[in-house]
Amino acid sequence: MVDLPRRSLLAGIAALGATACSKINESQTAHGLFEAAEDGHRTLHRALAGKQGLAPEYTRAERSPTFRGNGSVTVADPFYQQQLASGFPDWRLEVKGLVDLPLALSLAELKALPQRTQITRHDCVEGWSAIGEWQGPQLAVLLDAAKVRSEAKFIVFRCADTLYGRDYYESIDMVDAYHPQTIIAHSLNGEPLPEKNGAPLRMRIERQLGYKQAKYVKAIEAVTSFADIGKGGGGLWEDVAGYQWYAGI
Ligand SMILES: Nc1nc2c(c(=O)[nH]1)N[C@H]1C(S)=C(S)[C@@H](COP(=O)(O)O)O[C@H]1N2
Ligand SMILES: [Mo]
Repeated sequence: MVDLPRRSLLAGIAALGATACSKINESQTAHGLFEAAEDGHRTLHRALAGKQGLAPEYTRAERSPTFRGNGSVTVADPFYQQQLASGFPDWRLEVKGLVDLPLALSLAELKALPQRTQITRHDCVEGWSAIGEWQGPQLAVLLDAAKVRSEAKFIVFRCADTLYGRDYYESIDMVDAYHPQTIIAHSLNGEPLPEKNGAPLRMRIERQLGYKQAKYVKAIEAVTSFADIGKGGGGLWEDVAGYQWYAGI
């Protein structure tokens, strides 16, 4: 971890976020801005993101009355439990791996970034769905702030829980990583995430199935390959149950 000038870094993130906000992102003007960006690989990632459609979004009235918890619904780690009890004051989300500027962000810092709110349907392969309202910064903003390197091909999410005695993890490609609806959510239906739904931070990757929506995220890692992580399947369920790595819907 390099020693970072935190204030100027956050100002930088906020500035990046302002241009990455979803509405601007979809406009022609913003497309022009991104084309003009000096950073070549970021422009490429933006171009990829711009080619993608959005997952359907719903109204508040359509939200499910309860959003069930599935898979891990609690985290055994004592530090996690101590943080949960006190509102996660010392929790840090790391952005690391193939980045020029590794980050370690507090919840307050993540909440100070431009936020995206989206009401979407979660589909679990076990045969249930739920509609929830999620809020958080776009992953693209963090990847830009950390200056993800052009050789990065995948983003890995490291989680605080274990399932079947293994650390839960997931991974996505750069197209999904830069998709406007890919956010790091800290709230569900206007409230901080409950433990069962992934407190304090969980991914929403809205064009993918339920098991890609990593909960309890503690680190975001840019890699060229996930062959050496876990059993090499790119995620816990891919490793233990042979689920497809690409879970597009
Ligand atoms: N860290 C972690 N993330 C996870 C899981 C898990 O067990 N641990 N389960 C996955 C599965 S299979 C689903 S369907 C969703 C469930 O999210 P929910 O508990 O908010 O309903 O989280 C996904 N993300
Ligand atoms: Mo699931």
